[in-house]
Amino acid sequence: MRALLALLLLAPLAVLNAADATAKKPNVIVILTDDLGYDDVGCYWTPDKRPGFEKILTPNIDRLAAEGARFTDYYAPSSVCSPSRAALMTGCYPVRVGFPGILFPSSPTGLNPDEVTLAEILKKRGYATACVGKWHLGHLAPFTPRQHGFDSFYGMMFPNDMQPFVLQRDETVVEPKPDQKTLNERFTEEAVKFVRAKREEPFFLYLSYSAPHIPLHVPDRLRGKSARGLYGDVVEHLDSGVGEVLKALDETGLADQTLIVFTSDNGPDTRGPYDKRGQAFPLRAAKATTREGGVRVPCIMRWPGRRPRLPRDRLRDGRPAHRGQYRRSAASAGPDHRWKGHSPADDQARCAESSRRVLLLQRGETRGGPQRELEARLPAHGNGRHPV
Ligand SMILES: [Ca+2]
Repeated sequence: MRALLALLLLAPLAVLNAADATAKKPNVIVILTDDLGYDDVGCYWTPDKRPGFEKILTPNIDRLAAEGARFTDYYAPSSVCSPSRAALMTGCYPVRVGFPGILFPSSPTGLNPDEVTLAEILKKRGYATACVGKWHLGHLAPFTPRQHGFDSFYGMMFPNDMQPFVLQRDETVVEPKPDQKTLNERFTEEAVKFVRAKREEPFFLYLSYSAPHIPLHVPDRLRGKSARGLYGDVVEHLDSGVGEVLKALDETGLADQTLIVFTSDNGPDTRGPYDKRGQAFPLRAAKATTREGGVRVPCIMRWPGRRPRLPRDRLRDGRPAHRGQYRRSAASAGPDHRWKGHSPADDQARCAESSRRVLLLQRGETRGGPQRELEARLPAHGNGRHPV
């Protein structure tokens, strides 16, 4: 598996390293989009003249890439929402933390409170923490964002195609039927407000936009702007939200000391008409598959004060990130964690062993082609081919 969250290697470890070296701890902002495809960001777009493949204009996200590092070979840990987010929060393979699939409003489960999340790690180190947008890791009391290290939550527990779809502030429902046309802007406003309010202290902002997950919604004034139809309108609106966050960082003087990670939880949903769907072109397939279009997603990181030591557009070998995220997880877990007693070598061996199995478990598949295709791309396995 390629780089199960290079983010979890670079973000917390880089933060901790920097925190050791400097008095001022860097801020961390993770902007997670929902079902944004590989071909849906301007700086990732592959020219194609077919309808539905037009370029979506994302100048603000492109700016992030120009000022940071654009990862061309970044794999989400799952092709669907909840498992991907569970991995993002814990640094663990989704199946290790009980997420082989997504949660529904009827689901009695969620992210185990005993798991150590990224928010908890940073909060313990003095960070203010906020979760804005979609959670999708459990709506019942033990599983909510504030039980997992976030000081505050403003958003929804589920994707925008599930009912009930309510807007919450912390554990309180503030709108039982929010106008979805307004959500992106409101999440952006909340994020900007948080950045400005916490300018004097280190902060971790998890800005988890519910767009461009279907059904698609955009303010009326923005309809018909994009060459890619309504889907493009939604993504360009999302891009403007990223621009507002960047503007807030510029105006508060925090840009240099803030690591921003922009990515998607999984590949695009391509079931709709051509003007209402994302694209992973030139990758095959889409969301909810284990083909590349389902898991290979845009990922950009920027930290002006400390640019990642990576040449732009270089393919990352998955191995360091793979080991790094696991080591980080084990090291950060504390003495009572279930990995207690495992040496780093043991953890590494278990990690290598499970790398073959985890993809098989992603959707309960035990045989067939998709796993073979993805495994065959792993440079961590010698010549790039590996028996399945
Ligand atoms: Ca998703």
